[in-house]
Amino acid sequence: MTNHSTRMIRRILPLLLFLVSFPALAGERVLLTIEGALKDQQEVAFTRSDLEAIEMVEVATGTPWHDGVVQFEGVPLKSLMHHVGAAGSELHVSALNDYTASIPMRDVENLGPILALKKDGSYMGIEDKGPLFVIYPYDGNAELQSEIYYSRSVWQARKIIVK
Ligand SMILES: Nc1nc2c(c(=O)[nH]1)N[C@H]1C(S)=C(S)[C@@H](COP(=O)(O)O)O[C@H]1N2
Ligand SMILES: [Mo]
Repeated sequence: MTNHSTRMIRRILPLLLFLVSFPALAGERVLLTIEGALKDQQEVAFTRSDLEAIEMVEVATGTPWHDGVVQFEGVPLKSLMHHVGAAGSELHVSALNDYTASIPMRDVENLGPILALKKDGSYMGIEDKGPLFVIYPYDGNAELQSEIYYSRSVWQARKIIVK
């Protein structure tokens, strides 16, 4: 091996070791925390892969924020709430920009909202209203095409408090 490539490896190896030992820097940062009325636990933190391991579904729908029909992929809020043993009647969902909305557990059980991670096959970045966007299947139910449900469609969602 040349001196040059030995030097390259010496330089890169510590960086690689650093990245594998800090999953947060390798894309496994916490995207969501859930707290409040939960069975057996105080607070649960989720990375992208934690969320994807629960259940992923697709919802194709138009929204007030996009042109045409969009293909969203994400975790049904219902599965997420079962996963954490949510025992309450309301979710206080807050966003990175401190917007907060209250979502009745009734919606979660009956209306099929998801916590979307992907839009048309790509993970949503913050500039794209991601990384987590509460999406209802608006196109499937005219009642959902209203200010009430749009206001519950929290983008850049970061925390859920079960009340
Ligand atoms: N993160 C975040 N989500 C949000 C909001 C917000 O300000 N921040 N506004 C809500 C409200 S009240 C409505 S009616 C719609 C408004 O979307 P628009 O401002 O793009 O019309 O998004 C909802 N989701
Ligand atoms: Mo609104």
